[in-house]
Amino acid sequence: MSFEFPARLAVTGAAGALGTVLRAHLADAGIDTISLDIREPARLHPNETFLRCDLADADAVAGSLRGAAAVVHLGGISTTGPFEAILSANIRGSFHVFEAARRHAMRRVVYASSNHVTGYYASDERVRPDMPHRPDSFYGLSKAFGEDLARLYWDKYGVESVGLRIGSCFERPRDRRMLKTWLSHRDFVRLVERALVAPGVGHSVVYGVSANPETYWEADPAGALGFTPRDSSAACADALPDDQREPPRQGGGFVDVDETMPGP
Ligand code: NAI
Ligand code: 15L
Repeated sequence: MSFEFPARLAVTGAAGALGTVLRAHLADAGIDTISLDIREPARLHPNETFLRCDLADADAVAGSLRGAAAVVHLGGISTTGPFEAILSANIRGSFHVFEAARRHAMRRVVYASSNHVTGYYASDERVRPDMPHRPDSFYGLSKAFGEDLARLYWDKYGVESVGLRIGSCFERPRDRRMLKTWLSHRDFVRLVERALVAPGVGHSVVYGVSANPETYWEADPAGALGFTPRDSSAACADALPDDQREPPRQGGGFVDVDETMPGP
């Protein structure tokens, strides 16, 4: 892995599943990394400095990101839940990261968005990144906010960013929906690399999905990143039960969760 960036890379959500995958590759590549999370990662690599930091704390985020040339923003709540929790970690948290990027004149933010920004589209529709948001949950809504935040910070302040609408990034697909949404860990790392080094991305949004036999999305119609996935869910279908049905909407189970507060 090689980066055009002259200085340090920051990773939020460092202790999480994808932070752990990415940091292992950054360590192999000897990239100087500032790792941020509210909890300490199980293992730290020689190339990295860990800073415990709550994304909801603006000063802590700004202080922790000082000296970073770019940030891969993976931190936050990665599933849906009550609005106040999502507001704090995802909405305020992303604002603090983009604001720190502006203040420190960072070169780029790679933002972990999600397919749940468009999870309400029907499963038989083909969705491109430039189609209207149809979030399926408060979680998807927070990721839609993050994408618009990124747009604002590019238009107004010239902060470059790439929003990755990650599909289902796990070791292997866990159900039949994921045969269409799966992003392998290897493809995830390659996608992040392209998002960091591709020239002139301005403000871009792409889907993060492997070369599966079928998918819901046109991943990157403009070819902004030059990313070609290499893995495929094809070999994983046989390991899944035959009787599973595909959900009617792309967001699967997130569509059915009611996160609203009980009230009159
Ligand atoms: P994860 O839940 O394993 O990791 C998220 C990390 O963020 C955790 O280590 C957690 O401690 C940290 N975090 C949460 N709230 C925080 C706060 N207030 N301050 C500081 N750190 C905080 O999630 P995962 O799977 O690693 O996903 C990474 C990112 O990618 C997330 O933003 C998620 O929404 C997004 N994503 C992941 C997908 C997947 O399939 N894994 C699919 C689509 C999007
Ligand atoms: C996501 O955004 C979640 O972070 C992840 O846990 C999965 O639910 C994934 O989407 C998915 O859609 O499979």
